[in-house]
Amino acid sequence: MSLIPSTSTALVARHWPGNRWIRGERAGTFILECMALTLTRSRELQLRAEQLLPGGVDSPVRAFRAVGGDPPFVKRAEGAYLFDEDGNQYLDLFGSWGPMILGHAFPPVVEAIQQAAARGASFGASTAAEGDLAELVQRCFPVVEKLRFVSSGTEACMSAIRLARGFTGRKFVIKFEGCYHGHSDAMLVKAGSGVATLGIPGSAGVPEETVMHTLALPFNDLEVVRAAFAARPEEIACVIVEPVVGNAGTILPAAGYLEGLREITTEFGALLIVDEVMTGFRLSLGGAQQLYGIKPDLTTLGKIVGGGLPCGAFGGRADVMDYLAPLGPVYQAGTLSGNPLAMAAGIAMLSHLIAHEDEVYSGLEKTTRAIAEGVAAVAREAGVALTTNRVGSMFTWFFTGDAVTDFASAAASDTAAFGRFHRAMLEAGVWLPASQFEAAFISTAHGKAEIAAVVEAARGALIG
Ligand code: KE4
Repeated sequence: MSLIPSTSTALVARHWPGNRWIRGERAGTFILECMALTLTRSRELQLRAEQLLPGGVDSPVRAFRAVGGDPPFVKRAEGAYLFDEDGNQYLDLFGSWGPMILGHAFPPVVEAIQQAAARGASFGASTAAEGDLAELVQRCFPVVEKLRFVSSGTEACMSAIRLARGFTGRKFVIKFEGCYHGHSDAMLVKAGSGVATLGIPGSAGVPEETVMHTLALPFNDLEVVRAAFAARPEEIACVIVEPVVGNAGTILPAAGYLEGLREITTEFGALLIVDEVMTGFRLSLGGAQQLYGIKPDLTTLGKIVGGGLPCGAFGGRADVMDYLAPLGPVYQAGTLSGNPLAMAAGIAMLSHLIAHEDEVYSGLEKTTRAIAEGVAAVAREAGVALTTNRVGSMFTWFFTGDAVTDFASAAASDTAAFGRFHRAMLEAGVWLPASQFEAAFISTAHGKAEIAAVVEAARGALIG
């Protein structure tokens, strides 16, 4: 390996003991394996990050392991675009996994955060802003009689499940294969194959005991849900569901499915928790429950509710929520819950969505439909089997000619083809979510030029 430094070369030291990353220095008695490279700044930052953060990331999907290639490091973002550390521009089709429905650096949100920051970042005391944002959430989700803010969607779902167990005095929880409700232990279970399968840990570090009361059932199948309740009529505390699945790629509920979950949970005295962390304020102002006319007992929120800052929320029936400390016996807390900056960002974002509801959601539908239909037409021209699952501005392309209605059919699609498509689109300046099992999102900052750019990039990727 030649060590010929040049002005454009970065000498990169690797294999330094204690995971320290030393740039360009002799490594004492240790073998210093230097690569004389013309590194992009992103690559340089990734090499450093890999010495400091597991996989170089703070969340696994960002490492691009599912799609291959090296992730660009983002320096800034504006509107529909991301800009990396090497000055490359990308059309953003994942919007920070959902929050950026109004595009990046939306001026009213930026201004609200700046003004809140000047008043202090965190007090650990009650503020008017928590009530202001809570009232806006209630305007969008009328079934949310009371709610509590937390700092992530994981916390919202974890807290809602604990609350459901405390309120009902029951232990079992039903979730669905392909649905993700954050990384709390009880939710990290392998998919069960039918009623009998008790939770099997889906992650190292999760003891069997923690998931033995979690039933993971196939999505879009009401019979297995009814059978689970028949087997344990008075033991199931709640059913938690992504009303439109985003974490297996986008998968729509079958006709009557959500209504069926509502009916069964009511019949057996269990709570229905609708996880709208991704769909809330996204599919409509009132999320999926407004679109499908469902009234859950509890709703979880995240992403958009905090305007892109760390924020989640869970809420619903007041009689259930009042089981929470300090009123009731179910404990839940958080240093940064209701953080003033997150509240300010959420208020600015929801206020805009509420004030411009028709324009926002009709525009998102029109733009996203044009992108989906444009790419589908290119796929047909290329003779590539492509299934597009979409609800409003949330969608996923699956490389299969078959319908994708549950996790099994999503996993049966050609995920390697998705990886190749992702890389080709990134090369062309269009950044898709870095996994087949994620949803893509469009913002109000995407317009005619972005529609044309995505379709053109797809033409290059699929036809050449
Ligand atoms: P967070 O803890 O990541 O804020 O929220 C967890 C969560 C809960 N419920 C649903 C429906 C969700 O989609 C999520 C988080 N979504 C993923 C993307 N699909 C977060 C991205 C990541 O993990 O990096």
